[in-house]
Amino acid sequence: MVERVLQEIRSRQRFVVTSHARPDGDGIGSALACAQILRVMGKVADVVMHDGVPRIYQNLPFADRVIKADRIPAADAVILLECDSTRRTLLDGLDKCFLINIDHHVSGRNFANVNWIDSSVMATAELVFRFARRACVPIDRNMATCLYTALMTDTGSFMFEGTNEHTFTVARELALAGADPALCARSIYFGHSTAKMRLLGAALSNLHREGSLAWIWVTQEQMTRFGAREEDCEDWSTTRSPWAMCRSLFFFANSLIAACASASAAKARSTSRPWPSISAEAVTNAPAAVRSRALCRSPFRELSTVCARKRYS
Ligand SMILES: [Mn+2]
Repeated sequence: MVERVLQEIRSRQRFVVTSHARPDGDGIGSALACAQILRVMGKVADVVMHDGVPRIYQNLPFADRVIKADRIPAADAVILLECDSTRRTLLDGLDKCFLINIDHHVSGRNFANVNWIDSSVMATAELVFRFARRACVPIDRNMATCLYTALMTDTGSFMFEGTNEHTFTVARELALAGADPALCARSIYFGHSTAKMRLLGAALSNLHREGSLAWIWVTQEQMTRFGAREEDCEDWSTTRSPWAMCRSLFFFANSLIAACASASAAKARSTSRPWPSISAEAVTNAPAAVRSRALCRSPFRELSTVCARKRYS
């Protein structure tokens, strides 16, 4: 499939690279690296994101060139990384574009014109790396830094199940190409805002556990009190923390799953907002919803993605 992707890219000139709204390290890092690789191939490539670049990723090479937008600009093709649908980007105008979908989630879907989904890898960054190799584009220090950061965050610093010798082979290649593992780790894990740390403290004081399942949440009131932004709720399951004792951890900001408890599954499925805000009473009802695997799977793609990517369940 990498060959097909390469063919489609070679025959076009102008590209937009994007990922899901509220992008994580793999979404941002893979998109930034992909655009750099395309430029070396002589293409015009812009990274366009609905939500821009979260603070902890703003030091990545070319992060300052990411275009924050609600609509896809004109291009010959759009490359979507880490998305199971166009809707996940929250960008308008994708229905008229030629779409190339590159993803590594088991929940990945063939929604695009070309779909390269490989759930055997830990991060989309590995597929972007493989693409560069096939395109004979040498990985430079900037690309390596973006890809290494993506791989590091999606593997929970190489701690998540599924991390294997292949993951380290790619990591080694990226380090050889100039990625500085200590610098990448420092940028991500020591770059949290004060508001995020306070929010994490509040969430951990809510930690509940039943067997191998644990969950935490924060309320809108706590977010307001600490001056936290939505991005401060990202990547908590990959933040180094005491919850390694649990096989599964669900984190709900405002709270994703609790909305499910207060709305019918059908209604929830039709909602266009991936992170609805809900009442404090609904938060209290969350545990019952958490235990329902059916609810976990269908209405809330975000949650099933988390389950799949971390391979917890
Ligand atoms: Mn990923």
